[in-house]
Amino acid sequence: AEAARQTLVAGRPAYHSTLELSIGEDGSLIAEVSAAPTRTIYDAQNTEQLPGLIVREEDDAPGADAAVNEAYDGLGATFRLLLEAFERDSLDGAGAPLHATVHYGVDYDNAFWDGTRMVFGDGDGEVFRGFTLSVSVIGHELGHGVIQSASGLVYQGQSGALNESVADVLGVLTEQFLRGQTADQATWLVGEGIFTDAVQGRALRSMIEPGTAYDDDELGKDPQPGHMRDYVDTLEDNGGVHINSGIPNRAFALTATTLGGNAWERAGLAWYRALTSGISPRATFTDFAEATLAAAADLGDDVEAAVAAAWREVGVFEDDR
Ligand code: ASN
Ligand code: ZN
Repeated sequence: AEAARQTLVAGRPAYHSTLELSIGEDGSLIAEVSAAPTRTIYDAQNTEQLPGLIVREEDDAPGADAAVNEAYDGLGATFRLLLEAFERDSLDGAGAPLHATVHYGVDYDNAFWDGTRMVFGDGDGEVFRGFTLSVSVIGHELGHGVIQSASGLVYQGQSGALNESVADVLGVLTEQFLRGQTADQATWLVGEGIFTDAVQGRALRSMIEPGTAYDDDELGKDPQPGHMRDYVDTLEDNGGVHINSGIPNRAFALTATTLGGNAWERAGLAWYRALTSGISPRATFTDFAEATLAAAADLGDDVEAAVAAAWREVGVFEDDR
């Protein structure tokens, strides 16, 4: 039965879009394509076997399992951000179906993108309450899918920290877009609400003030730098990809808050266009900063000035630039 269902799943159409034809006032034919997500949520039933059993498919009504519904809704929010802000149809820009597995492992304290799907643990209940509780975490994991298809940024050193940072950007933008928050109203936190009350901390990371998300007796202090002078050279974590991402994260938050308004409209578009502009998979912070500046040039002088100032502020561009 399982093999049969996999065949059926593989046979499901990858596209879930409709073509609407109408006649304009001048008699011309108007064709509008509207894309919609094709989501499948699986339950690993507290094992580490992927993908697990299918528990909710596109257009199914919500069931009793909150993690399933949170994953389904978070996938939908990310899909809408990509489509409406960046005109990107799903992760690959070609309507790829979205797959997520919940209840992965026992007391599993993480969420990840495995190259094909998002996977969410339940958390151990002592440090983490669960990983589907935060839309920015869901958007982050899906963001890895976008980055993989758009640029293939190598998950090591500076290109790895850029991979992490762009995933954070897509995560917080998904949350801001869903909540209808401007750059000034946003918390700029990644993973708000996933810590238990026992933890002294607000979230996993702060994009606007890297290094201040938590300071806990057990977990220690948030290790993220917000400036190149504090760049952490380490062999751990693929060269500190979750640590040094604080630097480009802050550049994005500074750009967006300087410009004001909806972060996805100008700062987000500059970052998205940089990501999809053909950057090297081994791009350095400077390479990526140059790409965002080139993208900003098409979006107005104020955007260009804000982008340049932000990368200067975090020490990626030299002061005299
Ligand atoms: N939550 C982490 C991430 O998406 C998981 C990991 O690093 N493997 O970056
Ligand atoms: Zn990540």
